[in-house]
Amino acid sequence: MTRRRRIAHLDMDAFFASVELLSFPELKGKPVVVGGRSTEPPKMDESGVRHYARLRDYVGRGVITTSTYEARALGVFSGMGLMKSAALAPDAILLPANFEAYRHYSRLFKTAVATIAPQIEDRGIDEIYIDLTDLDQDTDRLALRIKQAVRDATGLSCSIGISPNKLLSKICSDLDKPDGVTILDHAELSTRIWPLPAKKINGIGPKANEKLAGLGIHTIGDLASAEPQMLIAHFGRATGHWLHQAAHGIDERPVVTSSEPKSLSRETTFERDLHVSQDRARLSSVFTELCNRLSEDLLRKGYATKTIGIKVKYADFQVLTRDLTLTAPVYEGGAIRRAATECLRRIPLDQKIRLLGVRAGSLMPIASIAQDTQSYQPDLPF
Ligand code: TTP
Ligand code: MG
Ligand code: MG
Repeated sequence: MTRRRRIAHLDMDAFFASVELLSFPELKGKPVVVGGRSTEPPKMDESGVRHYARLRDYVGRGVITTSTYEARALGVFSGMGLMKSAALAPDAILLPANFEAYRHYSRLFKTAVATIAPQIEDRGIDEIYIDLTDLDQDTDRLALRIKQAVRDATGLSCSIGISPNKLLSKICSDLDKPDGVTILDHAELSTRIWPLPAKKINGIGPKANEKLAGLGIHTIGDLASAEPQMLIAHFGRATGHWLHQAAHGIDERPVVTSSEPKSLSRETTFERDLHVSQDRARLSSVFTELCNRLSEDLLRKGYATKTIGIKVKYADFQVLTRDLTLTAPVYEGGAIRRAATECLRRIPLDQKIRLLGVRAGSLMPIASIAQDTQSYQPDLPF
């Protein structure tokens, strides 16, 4: 017998705004809005007091990226024009977006969840699906452990929905925001899901919602009791069928865990074969370039590595590789070059070289490591 699926959807609360509040804790409990193209960061005066921009001072066409729950209580939400929202919350504090920080905290919370439940499908900067089916603990206990791990790693709160599938869990994670846990059994569909507006189903956008309203379908329950043939007549076979299934809480989509790369590498074949004795400068600069590119690849994908390897193909097509395992993970170009240089010293460079490559193995998320790099620096062979 296959086990009954337990799927969680986790979504961070007021994500960008909450990350900003980590830098400006004195703003906790206040209406704060993130957004605007030309928003100035807060300035500190000589006496150490920070001065924040207010919504009423904003001039321009920018929109709200997100807002704290205190700002939402004043009617100010994602997507609203800033000048329009200033009419509702003139004193709300306005902060510029800081995407680097959001990406950093995104990696941190995902890594923290993975320590408890590794079957994760990444759904963007602030949300994931998690397959809990194979874990032993009770669902409510697991939900609390996951929330605590996220809080410990980031200082931030999230909301979690857990049900037998992704569709219902996505609806549930939104039902008790912020800092909520909603666990739903399929038997509770008619009491807890059917009263909700149809647009709560992820996939029913404003256009479909309007079309449904024109057919007298407002709630998920209305949709569930609509004739499938009628839905197919108006929306086509695939969408009509899907609408019917969704309203009945049926969704068999698996949690798709992204396959993590095991290694990353950069290599280059020279236009003409090079020899260390005649082409030292050229080889050296190509080598540095490869290490820097590899570093950029690692940073872009959020990995560090403890294994650096190199590959040399001689003019006669013979290939040699060497690896070095480091005591601490690295990701920075200089550290990669030092380790790769060590490898290169173990390869005879008495023939012409056709290809040079640098590889990073045993990848690990940068978010999971302490940020100390190698200090050991061997002599360079060229
Ligand atoms: P959401 O999860 O939709 O919103 P949120 O995390 O701010 O608030 P909630 O507690 O309701 O989940 O989006 C995550 C982040 O994505 C959000 O903090 C800012 C960004 N975002 C945009 O840039 N544009 C948008 O229109 C929305 C909705 C979000
Ligand atoms: Mg969110
Ligand atoms: Mg989200």
